[in-house]
Amino acid sequence: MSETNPAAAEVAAPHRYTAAVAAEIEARWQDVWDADGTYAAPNPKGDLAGDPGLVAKPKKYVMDMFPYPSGAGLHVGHPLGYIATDVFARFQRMTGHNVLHTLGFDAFGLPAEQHAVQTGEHPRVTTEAAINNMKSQLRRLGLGHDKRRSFATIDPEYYKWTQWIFVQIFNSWYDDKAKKARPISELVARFESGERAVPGGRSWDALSAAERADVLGEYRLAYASDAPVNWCPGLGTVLANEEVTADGRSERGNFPVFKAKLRQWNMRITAYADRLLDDLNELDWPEAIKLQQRNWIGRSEGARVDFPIDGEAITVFTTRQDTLFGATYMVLAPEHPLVEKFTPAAWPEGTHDVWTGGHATPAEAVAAYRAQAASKSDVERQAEAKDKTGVFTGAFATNPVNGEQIPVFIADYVLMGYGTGAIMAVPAHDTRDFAFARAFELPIRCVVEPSDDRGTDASTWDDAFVSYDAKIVNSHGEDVSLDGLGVTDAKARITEWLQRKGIGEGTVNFRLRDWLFSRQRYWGEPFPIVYDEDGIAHSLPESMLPLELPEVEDYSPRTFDPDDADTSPETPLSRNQDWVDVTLDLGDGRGPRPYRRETNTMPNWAGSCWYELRYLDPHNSEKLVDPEIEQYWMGPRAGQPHGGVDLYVGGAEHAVLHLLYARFWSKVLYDLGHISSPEPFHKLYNQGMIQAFVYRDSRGFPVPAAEIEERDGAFFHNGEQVKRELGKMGKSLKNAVTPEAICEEYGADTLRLYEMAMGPLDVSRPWDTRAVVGQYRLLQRLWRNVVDEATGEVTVVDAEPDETTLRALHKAIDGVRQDLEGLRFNTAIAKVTELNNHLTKAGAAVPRPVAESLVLLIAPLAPHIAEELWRKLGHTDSVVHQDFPVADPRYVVDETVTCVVQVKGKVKARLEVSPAISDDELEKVALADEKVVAALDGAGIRKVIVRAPKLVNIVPA
Ligand code: ANZ
Repeated sequence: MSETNPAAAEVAAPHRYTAAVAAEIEARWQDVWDADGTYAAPNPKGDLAGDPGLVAKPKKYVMDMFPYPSGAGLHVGHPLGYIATDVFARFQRMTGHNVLHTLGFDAFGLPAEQHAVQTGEHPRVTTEAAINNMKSQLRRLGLGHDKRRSFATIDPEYYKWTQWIFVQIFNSWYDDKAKKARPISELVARFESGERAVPGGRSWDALSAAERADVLGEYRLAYASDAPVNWCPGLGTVLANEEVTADGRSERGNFPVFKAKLRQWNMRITAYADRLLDDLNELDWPEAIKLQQRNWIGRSEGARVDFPIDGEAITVFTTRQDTLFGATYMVLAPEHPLVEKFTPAAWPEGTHDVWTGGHATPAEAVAAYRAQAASKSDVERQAEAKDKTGVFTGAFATNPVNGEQIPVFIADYVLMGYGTGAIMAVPAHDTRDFAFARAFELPIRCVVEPSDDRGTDASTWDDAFVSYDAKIVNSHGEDVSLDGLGVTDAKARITEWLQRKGIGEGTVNFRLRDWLFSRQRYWGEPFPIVYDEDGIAHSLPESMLPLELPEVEDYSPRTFDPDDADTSPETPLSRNQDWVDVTLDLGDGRGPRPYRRETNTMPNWAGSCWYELRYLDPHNSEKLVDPEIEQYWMGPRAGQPHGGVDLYVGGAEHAVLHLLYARFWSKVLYDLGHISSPEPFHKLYNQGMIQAFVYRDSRGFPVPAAEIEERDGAFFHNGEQVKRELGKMGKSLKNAVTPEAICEEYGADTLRLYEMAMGPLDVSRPWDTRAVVGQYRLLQRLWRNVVDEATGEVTVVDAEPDETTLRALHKAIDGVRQDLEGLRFNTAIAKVTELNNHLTKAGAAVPRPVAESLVLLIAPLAPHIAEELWRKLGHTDSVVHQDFPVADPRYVVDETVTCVVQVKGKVKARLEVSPAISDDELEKVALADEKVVAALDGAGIRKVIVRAPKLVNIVPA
């Protein structure tokens, strides 16, 4: 491998493109680009205003999902998306766009906080060190970022506005009629004037301040409420469901976890469920991601139906009101508040043994079952296991369509947090109900005619029959019958009947829940909220923002006796008396007063909910973003009715949380008139993952991939045979490859090309260090086509290229253009390679126009070598802002074919024509050919037989 050996190469050819040359070129141009502000994208106004000519161009906003600055730094898998957006952004710059491309850091996060807990080092210190490390790693790749626009979410000038947005959300409510958020002051005005009735029936004037605050809390888009959470006294923190084990203990530390109601902040994202769904239709996102969002929002059309019981009613939510006649029992969530109310003192006579769970009274059975259910997470409760558990409450309710008395159970497969927390069970047509009915020996009644041969006697079935496209049977009562109707018609008829009777109505239910927005952590944005002596929450005025994190002695939450459920979290911020208890004048006319600060912090998601807006106007201290600037980069336009970033690239793992939260914040800001774009990201693209081989020894432990020897298809580490599998890349699997290592061996341009050439961008692919050299060789051949390796002189000649070269060139231009526009970087590289090989094979000095076009073609992909060659070719302007070559259509058409023209059966001419030529066109060309004209010698034509593209036969008159 002499080509990769710099020392040998220097002797043979001192001006060869080597890793050392690449390193020198790359560092030099990166410095020049920085000094010249080459990637600065001008705004139409403000401190980033610039070249009006550029601003007049169409804009392109190209964005990455920004990274969390991990202390471990980047491996070669991380920059895949960053390189891709960089190639795209560079291409857009060369095709007449003003391109905004930059990168910030999503810098609040648990790892830095955990490190702080362990070492006492401030998380800001470790985070900033990690950011600086990452910045230098990224700089080495030659990414064309407008660095003036970069920031980290932990910068107080940034989180000032995160807090400001929180205040806007807190001070808003959702007007269901107007279908938009409005300032809460408008709601207060309506309550005051009586235009809108105050819930509870009293007048606004008659309410105390605390009562008013409670009423408004039911409307605010950010509100505090008592939410059931997983409280772990032993760790001193609440946990996500995913952090709790199946037996109700903490995954970390194995401490008991209790369901506790704690006061938490929430975002009323559910108010936007419909709009979040509808607006998906206009977005250019992968269908799979749209589907995940749709499922997450989970819109279900159905009905609420009241089942009378003891003069009251249990309301169920069902999507199959057409099956009401098949409801043979009911199930309530174990936590349902009505359970105690209807539970009788003793088991009714004749209660089935399997229904009681062996308990002496219904109260005992309910209590025991509740305790058992409380220890399971919702996910486990919903798992499609066949063995359904539950217990009879001793009560019966009335099926409103036929007056039947049906038993009421509690079972954990019904969740309190969905619908009404109560269901009517239709075992014949719902698989979970079927399993439960079998276990508890409950009647199963067919009301939807099976399309298979199982018959309508459901007692003989093995499973439920589920269909939305079948006929209803066995469904007639005194004044309503559904028999013979299809599912849809039956739903409509029964819903109308329920509504008329006043015992039910059609409704839409969403799976989406409000967003739990507070965390008991130090390293997050403090809430801009204080509480007065009455415990009423007030938002801080803008003049008091940012509310900065105080310095604290101890970053860890306080822990308690692990078994003491009667404790509640003590947040790291709450221990800081001077910070917590303050006297402030909020400017609300009440003068200076004592307040207590909110001591929770915001979740990691907060900072990434609006960062696309801050890049636009990053230094604005007066406004979130200047409206004119926002409109310029983000505003709605043809094909993008909701506006948004033109291209947003990131991993598919962010299908719901981040991408839903950011959409929600955009919509609130849009409703309140702060921005013109109700959607943040018009086009979304998910890049694949770079995977890597993991080598494991006989104990299954990963061994360093760099130390593996391969012999006859087997793999060895220190002589011991090891197993190879495909997995993630990372330190823990001992297979991380750093970008620096590859840059050192080949240069950043080679690394960029290799990552882009590995396969289609959206497909995952295995990293193979040995294959990187292929792209290095491409760059060496490219260099050699322009520069003499012995003398360093430019070898191109001022000559006209020949026809075949022109064809090769223009085909490449045409293909590369389309490929770069379509993010097909791997095929673009293949086309550049083909052209370059053509020139190499031709063996002669390359004509200047061809060399220049070739350099421009590769510039977005390998910007450093392109810049160097461009300058060597005599240009003084950067390659970055040159026009991308445009193909001449004459040379793009495929090679010609030879068409034989016969006159009276004798070949008279041969024509070179396009293989796509039409019969008519070919006839015209043939008849106009001079040899043909001569052969006809003025004779008229009787007949022309055309077989395009190969034959024309002319029969003279
Ligand atoms: C009767 C019925 C008959 C149902 C039938 C289904 C099939 P989606 O589509 O996901 O909205 N359900 C309602 N609330 C529930 C809760 N809190 N916990 C567990 N299950 C609940 O599902 C709606 C269906 O899920 C509802 O329609 C209800 O069962 C059940 F042949 O009612 B159905």
